[in-house]
Amino acid sequence: MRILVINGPNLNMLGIREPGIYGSDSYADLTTFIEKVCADRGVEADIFQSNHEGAIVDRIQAAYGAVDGIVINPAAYTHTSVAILDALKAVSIPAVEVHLSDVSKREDFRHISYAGMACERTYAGYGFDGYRLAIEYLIERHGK
Ligand code: CA2
Repeated sequence: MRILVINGPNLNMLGIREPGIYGSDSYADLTTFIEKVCADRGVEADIFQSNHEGAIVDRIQAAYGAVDGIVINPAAYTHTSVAILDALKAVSIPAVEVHLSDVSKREDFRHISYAGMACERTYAGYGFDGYRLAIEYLIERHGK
């Protein structure tokens, strides 16, 4: 099984600022965490981060026929991007949305998720562990 993990804009800045919201671990710590979760479960992981909406759309399209599941934290594009929503719908790969913070308890503009409309599950507010929950959901779903 192969899983694509996509992280959106500014997540590469993790640990540098706003540790109260996003924790003090770095983006490298996050990729190490995801790689370990996948390796422990015998899953191949592709991890992709971009600050560019079109690059994220391109990566989702490239996943067509190549991966069994997508874990996506679209970051700020969550709340704005119909293009990412449409790309997820176009490839029709089982997808799960993850947010480090509990977006439902933050500003109103973070309550809408376009990408989430194409996702089977959302894990928000669990920090890094949300990625584990998303990966485990996709593994379980794949096995059925
Ligand atoms: O909680 C999440 O995972 C978010 O997707 C993170 C996004 C935010 O726009 C979403 O509403 C919720 C922001 C990601 C980058 O944030 C940083 C900001 C400053 C320093 C380091 C990271």
